[in-house]
Amino acid sequence: MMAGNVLKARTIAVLGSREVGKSSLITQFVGNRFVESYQPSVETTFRKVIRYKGHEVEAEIIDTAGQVEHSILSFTHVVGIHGYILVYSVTSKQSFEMVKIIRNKILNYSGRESVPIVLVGNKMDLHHQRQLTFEEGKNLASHWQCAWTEASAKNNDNIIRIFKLMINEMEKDINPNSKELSRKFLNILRSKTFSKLETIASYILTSIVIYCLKYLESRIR
Ligand SMILES: Nc1nc2c(ncn2[C@@H]2O[C@H](COP(=O)(O)OP(=O)(O)OP(=O)(O)O)[C@@H](O)[C@H]2O)c(=O)[nH]1
Ligand SMILES: [Mg+2]
Repeated sequence: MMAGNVLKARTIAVLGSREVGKSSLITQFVGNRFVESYQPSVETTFRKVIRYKGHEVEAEIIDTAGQVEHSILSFTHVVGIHGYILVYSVTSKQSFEMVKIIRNKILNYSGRESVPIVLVGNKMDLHHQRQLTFEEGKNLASHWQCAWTEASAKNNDNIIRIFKLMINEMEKDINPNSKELSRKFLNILRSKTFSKLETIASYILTSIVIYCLKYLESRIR
């Protein structure tokens, strides 16, 4: 390791419907290979050191067994996880609906407004079987304010990009820069909790202003 580099440990969970290519994109990233045949996964953890912006990140990547309607998530998929790669297949509208359900579950379990997410539209090589456009993925990610890319585990397209985006999202979450801080502050402003606080704060502020005006008025007289 070069002097000045810091080895950080980060745990990433890869979630999404069955057969969207979660294992394939991890296998391509960690082992540089692609397997055509489908073998449903049992949960497995992979490790890989990722170099990013002068740092070395030791990534622990959890390949989950695909989520189905009744078995969506367990609490272990939220505790101790720094970031989420939510995978859908561009050939399956159903898998796109599933990432929305999974994200809601994560937010509910974690009690947070947002978590570091990279949304991935896999199987972009299957042009003729597309059920989802490029824009649909992009729009969902901008709605969620998360990172997004389409990818192909088969052709090794954008696979490294997924993990670099993930590290970036996790770093933003842990060390937010001023742009991120102001975005988070705006999110708090928009949240329901704040609207009550806001009412109380504006009431207090208005009272102070009225009091000051009355005081000045009395002094002028
Ligand atoms: N054409 C194409 N096929 C892919 C791609 N990624 C995965 N596949 C194929 O899709 C099938 C499912 O891939 P997996 O990686 O096993 O999917 P998974 O999401 O891990 O599935 P579960 O473990 O059951 O949740 C396999 O037959 C893969 O070869 C891709 O980018 N393009
Ligand atoms: Mg799998």
